Amino acid sequence: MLEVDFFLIRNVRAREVLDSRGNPTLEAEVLTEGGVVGRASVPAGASKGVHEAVELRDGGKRFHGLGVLKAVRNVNEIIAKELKGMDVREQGKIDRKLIELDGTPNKSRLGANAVLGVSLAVAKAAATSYGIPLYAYLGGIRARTLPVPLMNIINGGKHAGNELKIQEFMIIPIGFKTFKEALTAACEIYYELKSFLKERYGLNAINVGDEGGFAPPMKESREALEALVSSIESTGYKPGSEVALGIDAAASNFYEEKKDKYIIDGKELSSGELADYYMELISSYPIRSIEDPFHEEDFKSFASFTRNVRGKVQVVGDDIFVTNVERLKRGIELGAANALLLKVNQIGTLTEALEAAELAFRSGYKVIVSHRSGETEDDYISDIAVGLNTGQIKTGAPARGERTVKYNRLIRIEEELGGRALYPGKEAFSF
Ligand code: 2PG
Ligand code: MG
Repeated sequence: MLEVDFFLIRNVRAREVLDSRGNPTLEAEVLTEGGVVGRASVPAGASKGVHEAVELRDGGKRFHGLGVLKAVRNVNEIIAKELKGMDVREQGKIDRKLIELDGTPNKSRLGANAVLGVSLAVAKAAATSYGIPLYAYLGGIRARTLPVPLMNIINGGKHAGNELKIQEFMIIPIGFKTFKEALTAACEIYYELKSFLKERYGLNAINVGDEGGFAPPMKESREALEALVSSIESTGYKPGSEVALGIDAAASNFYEEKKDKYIIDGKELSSGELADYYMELISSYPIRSIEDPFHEEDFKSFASFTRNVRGKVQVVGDDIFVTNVERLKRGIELGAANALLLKVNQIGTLTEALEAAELAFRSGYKVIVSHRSGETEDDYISDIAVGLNTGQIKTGAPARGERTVKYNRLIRIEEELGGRALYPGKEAFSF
């Protein structure tokens, strides 16, 4: 038996490091009396929900105002003192303490970046102290489901310098028996898409956006979906039954509040017309998942759309729910979606993110663990996806190290689980 002291926190510290956009972000470390270090870094969004927990930034000239030295100081000078002597196995108690210390509803005093970095570092320190991987710490022996990747290989919206209004065009490899086979197919399609884009749109078309997907000079959503279907086919896979499609509209970004209209593909659409627009896309392409189809306050349009596509398409709430139990509860009451995008930094502690996931599961919602467009080389979202058996993950294209670390971690987990590993494929999308 390990001594209790082994699990006690000896120190907590943080530093400023860089994310995949070259912006500063916070990395936290939790040291235990047993000599174990848990380390975690915090990602950052570009198309953020207005209700997300607050990422504390320094302002001023340094890093164009994006520095996180205040958040780092909050860890080193405030959080560290309070957490010393606490037990890393008491995640709930530690997260409550962090929430209390912050004292605001949106973590604006200490910063959600300070709080989350520490919260995750505590979980990693606990897992390492037990000598088990993070997914096993989170999910015990039940943790064995590898997630289906929703792989964003054409970037638009705020993640790219092109005219596509829809932010993400994803391929979803569902007709495969293992994660590795699914990932292999997705990579092959990614290469094929590269050749397709080069041929059709020229060399500039193969520049990549924030999440590693291509950012071709396309003007309309249909061009992107067409390119995906054609690449799936020319790679030798069947669109729909083997590889489905998904989109993240991130519609708050093309909504004009003054006009109450969505500006997309050169048109101004009401929410009803936008719903028809999606229905037409669904009837032309094998789309199985649509994220944030309307702006983040429009629970009503979300609900009527979810009713209309019931049983056929997954409607995912990201900016509308922001991994927040209160907003998710409201969504569930209204039937606003049937899936939750889980981003730990939208809420700020691991415990609160797990509570959101549990509520989603209890309510028959799917859960998709997600990266942010600004990522680090940390790979904990892969462990969270397996630990919670969510069956789905969104972590970008198979390019750029900060995305591939997540895929590579999943390859290792699948290998480690051996015969117990389960790849749900289509089943992850059954309602
Ligand atoms: C999203 C995410 C991740 P961001 O909208 O789902 O793909 O983007 O991190 O910019 O919010
Ligand atoms: Mg989104």
